[in-house]
Amino acid sequence: MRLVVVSNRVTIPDRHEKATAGGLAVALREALERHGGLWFGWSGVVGAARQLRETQRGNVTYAVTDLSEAERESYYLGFSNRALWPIMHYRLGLTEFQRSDYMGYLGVNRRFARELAGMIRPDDVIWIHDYHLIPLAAELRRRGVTNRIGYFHHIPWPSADTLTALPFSATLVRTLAAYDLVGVQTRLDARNLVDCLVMLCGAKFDGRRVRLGLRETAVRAFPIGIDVEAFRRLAAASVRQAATPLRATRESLGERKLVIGVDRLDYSKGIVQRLEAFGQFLRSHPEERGRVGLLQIAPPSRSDVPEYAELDRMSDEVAGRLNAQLGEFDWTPIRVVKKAYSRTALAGLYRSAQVGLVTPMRDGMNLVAKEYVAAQNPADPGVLVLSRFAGAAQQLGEALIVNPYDTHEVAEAIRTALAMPKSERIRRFEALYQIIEASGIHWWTRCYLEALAGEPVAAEDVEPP
Ligand code: ADQ
Repeated sequence: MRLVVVSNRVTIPDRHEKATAGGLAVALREALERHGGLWFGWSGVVGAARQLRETQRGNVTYAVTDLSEAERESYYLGFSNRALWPIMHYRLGLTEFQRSDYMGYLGVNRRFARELAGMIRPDDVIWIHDYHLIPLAAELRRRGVTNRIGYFHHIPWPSADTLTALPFSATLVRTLAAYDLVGVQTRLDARNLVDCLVMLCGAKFDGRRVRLGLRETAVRAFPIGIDVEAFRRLAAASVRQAATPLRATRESLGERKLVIGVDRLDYSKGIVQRLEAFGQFLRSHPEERGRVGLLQIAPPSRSDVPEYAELDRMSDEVAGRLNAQLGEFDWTPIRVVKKAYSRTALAGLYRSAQVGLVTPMRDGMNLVAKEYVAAQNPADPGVLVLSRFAGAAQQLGEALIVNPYDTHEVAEAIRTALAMPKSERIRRFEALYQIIEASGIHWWTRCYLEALAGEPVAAEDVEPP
C-alpha cells in the first residue's frame, strides 16, 4: 500500500534537514517514508500561478499548490479560521459566518480533489488531516475515487447543539460519511461527532460504525502523542551543554522558581486568563512575590484574523499591568516572549520550570502538556497544571486538573504545585510519563493506519464512543 497524506499546509523538508524531536510533521514523514508516499496540500504561498509542483525527497513525493488571494481569504482565513475554528472550540461569540467564505472553502476542497484525484493509484490509502479539508473525501468520491480514505480531526468536536449554529453544518457533517474512518482526539469528541451525524443527518449508529445511505464510517478516538523518548533525550542533553536556554534561564532566575506557559498566540489557549491567574496567585500569596516568575512563550499566529491581533495587544496589556502592579525594581513577575524556539530550546526551558501551566479554554489534545512531562528530570520533576478542557486531561489525570475559567482555582493550583513535596511530584510524574510513553506519536500513526486499513487495532486506548 502507498500512503497519501493531505493537509492544509505542507512543508517540504530541506534536503539535509535532520529530523527534530517529536512533532506531527516528522511522524507523518516517517510513516510516508515507511510506506512510500505522497504528501499533498497548500504550499503556504499566495499567488496567481496556482500550478501543482512536485518535489521528491527519498521515498516521498511532496505535491504542493498555491492559493489565490481570494482563496486564502475565504477558505483559510474566512471559513476555516473565523467560522470552524471558533465554533469547534465552543466560542459561538467569535464565530463569523459569510456565505462567500463557505463557497470559497468548498471551492478549494473541490480544486484540491481535482488535482489530487489524478495522482491517486488503486492501492493508495488516503489520510486527510484537519478541519480545513472536511469535504475533501466527498469531492474525491464524486470523482470516482474508491480507495480507503480516513480523516483525522485535530481540534475538538463540539456538541450537535453548538454546531447547528453554523449555517450549512448538516451539509458539512454529512460529507464525513464519505470517509471509511473518522478519527478524533477523545471519546467526548467521538460521541459529539456521532451525535451530529445522527441528529443532523439521520445516520444510524451501531456502537462502532455510523451508517448513512450506502456508506459505513467508523468513528473512533485516537489521542495523539509525542515522540517521548526523543524529547526526553533533548531535555537531558540540555543539562550537559554549556550554552543552553536551560542554563541561561537558570542563571537569570538565580534562586527563583519558574512557571512556564508555551502556546501559539491563540484565544483557545487561555493565555490572558492564565496571566490573570498568575497575578491572582501573587495577590493571594504575597510571600511568593520575588520568589517565582512566569515565562509565557507565545509566537503570534494567524495575525490576519482580527481576534488574534486583539489577543496580541491584550496579552501585552495584561502582562504590563500586572508587572507594574506587582513587580519590584529587581523582579519582573511575568515575561512574555512572542517568538518560536527550537525543540532543543523548548525542552531545556520545560525542564528548568517547576510548574508547567497548560490552561487552554478548549483544546483538541495539547501537545505542550505531554512535552512538559517528557522533559522533566525524573529525580526532581516539575508539576503539570492542566485545564480540564484540554483533550490531554482525559489521559493525564495525575496532573493538577483545573477549570481555566476559575482564576482563583488556577492560582491555588500554582501554589499547590510550587509547594508539592518531592515524593508526590515523583509519583505523579511517573504515572504521567507511563501514559505518554505508552501512547506516543508512533503508536498513534500505527493505530490510525491499522484501523484505516481495516485491521484490528491492538491498543486498548482506541475505543468507540
Ligand atoms: P496546536 O493548536 O498548534 O495543535 P499543540 O498541541 O499544543 O497545539 O501543539 C503546539 C506545538 O507547537 C507543540 O509541539 C509546541 O511545542 C509547539 N510550540 C508552541 N509554541 C512554540 C514556540 N514558542 N516555539 C516553538 N514551538 C512551539 C492542534 C490542536 C491541538 C492538538 C494538535 C495535534 O489545536 O489540540 O494537540 O493539533 O493534534
